Amino acid sequence: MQRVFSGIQPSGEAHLGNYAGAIKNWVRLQDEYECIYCVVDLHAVTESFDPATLSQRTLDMAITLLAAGIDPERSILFVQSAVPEHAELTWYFNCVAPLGELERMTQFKDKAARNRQNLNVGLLDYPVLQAADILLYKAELVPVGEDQIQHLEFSREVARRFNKRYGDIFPEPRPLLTPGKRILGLDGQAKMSKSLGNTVSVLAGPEATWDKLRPAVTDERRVRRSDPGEPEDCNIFTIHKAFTPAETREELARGCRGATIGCIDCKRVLAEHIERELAPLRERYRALAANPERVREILATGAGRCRAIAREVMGEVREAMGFLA
Ligand code: AQP
Repeated sequence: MQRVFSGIQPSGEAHLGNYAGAIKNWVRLQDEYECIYCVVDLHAVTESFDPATLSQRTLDMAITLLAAGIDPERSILFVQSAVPEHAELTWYFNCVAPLGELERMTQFKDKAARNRQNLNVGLLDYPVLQAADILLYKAELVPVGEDQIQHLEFSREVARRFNKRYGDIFPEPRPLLTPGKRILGLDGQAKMSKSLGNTVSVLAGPEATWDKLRPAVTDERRVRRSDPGEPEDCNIFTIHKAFTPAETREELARGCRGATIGCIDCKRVLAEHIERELAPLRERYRALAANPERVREILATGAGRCRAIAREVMGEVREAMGFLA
């Protein structure tokens, strides 16, 4: 069975972009692959964060993933910092990773511009840590949103460089994308992102979701209700792809192209389908949040299983690099 790895930062509540671009796919892939999912807290400390709330946010993200359908009987769920080998492998990868490519990463450039007060090496090194996350488990497939494609290509490059220098140890991981691979924030300006604060949380109730959806930007061709639009150019329609059945979506697309429905009608249908899918998630979230000890147990079991894999792979790496045994 091929191995899948993916992670999410505990830098805020999971949002519709995370859900459509990654989490929903993670749940589906459990039927076909050996899946390892991780709350990547080491990544989350590259930008400013509050140490007083980090552990709670980490737990909350794990609860969200379980509530979304990550099944600890079939998949491994764990917290990155519980497996120190992620940091160790990052160091070895640092010594083969091309600096010039890191400096050209779009996310680094964006984040560097946003974090002038805290322009730290971790921000630059983020894709190397990500390569270590994936390759520590020799994962071949990585379900991510489109924003991570550049980083994944970098992981492939790191694997190639390491293998060329030390022998054939790592596979070159490939991305798995969804139709909701790039959800924009509701202002239509940039990708929906926890750190930009332009999100709709998967934990928001129907009122809060509707308050955000109602004024959301749609295809700009539709200035008046009578103007025809192009659904494929509309962020709301992209979100529909994660929540609304194909038949209803096709009907909406025809209505949009023929200007027989307005954007607000289309958003109402979306809100209904989001609620249909996320109300049970919120219910499960509440039940799990009432039993944090059970969640901690799941994470500890997951970390134990990951450590066993990581120790073995690191043994191979150390031997290949010639460290004193
Ligand atoms: N807008 C999005 N559309 C589709 N997929 C997305 N992902 C993130 N945003 C979108 C995917 O979700 C997974 C987890 O990524 P993350 O934890 O980095 O999420 P984020 O919201 O992007 O987090 P931050 O804190 O705001 O970080 P940056 O600033 O790095 O974006 C990934 O698979 C991602 O592709």
